[in-house]
Amino acid sequence: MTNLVLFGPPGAGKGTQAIVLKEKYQLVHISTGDVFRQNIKNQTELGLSAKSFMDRGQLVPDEVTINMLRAKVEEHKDAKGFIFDGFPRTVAQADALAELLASMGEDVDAMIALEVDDEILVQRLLERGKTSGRADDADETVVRRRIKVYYEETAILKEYYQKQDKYYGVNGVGSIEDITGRLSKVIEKLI
Ligand code: B4P
Repeated sequence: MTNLVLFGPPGAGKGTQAIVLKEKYQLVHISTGDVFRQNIKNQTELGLSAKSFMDRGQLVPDEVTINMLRAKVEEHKDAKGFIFDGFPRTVAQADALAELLASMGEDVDAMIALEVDDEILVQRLLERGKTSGRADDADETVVRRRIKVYYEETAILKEYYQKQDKYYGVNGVGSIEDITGRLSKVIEKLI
């Protein structure tokens, strides 16, 4: 299996690139944000508990997120590999991912981070907020809070994977195709 973590702050383009990369490399794409949004749409219990956190720009609690991710991975045990998009976002989530993959005889192969300046992130998210209907994109205060939460709780994962020699940083500014090309160069060294 090839197991990739696509990393970066909110609006860095993780979801945008994951959709292209999953087809190109035949990997199963798991976006925790998308799974939460689908559950909100379907008004499930999981969706109802996630919504209040997401609308405020905060992280959904680890226990809820980890249980959901575990169930998603277990649905695809025969996959060629995974692209994890938006997960892990905390050290507890990274530990849980390592444990889950180890139980399958697997491990994270790489964390690939999209690097984008904060002001570009804010612009991208507010632009998407004009049409996406996403409450967390519509309001600048919430957008900035999401970026703050990223620095407070998530950015530490760069060191977590650097210590394991698994961290790769990629410039996330440019055309979508150019960025796919940069990510592909890293991935092709790994598979
Ligand atoms: P996510 O759904 O993961 O979303 P994201 O951070 O907004 O974005 P992403 O980086 O995927 O950006 P995208 O490609 O869409 O999280 C939303 C919320 O869910 C979190 O705040 C949290 O509450 C909750 N959540 C999710 N996972 C969690 C976890 N593990 N633990 C706890 N809570 C969790 O791109 C953004 C915009 O930029 C788009 O409009 C796109 O078109 C544009 N764009 C992309 N690439 C571009 C480029 N190269 N140039 C110009 N624009 C570009």
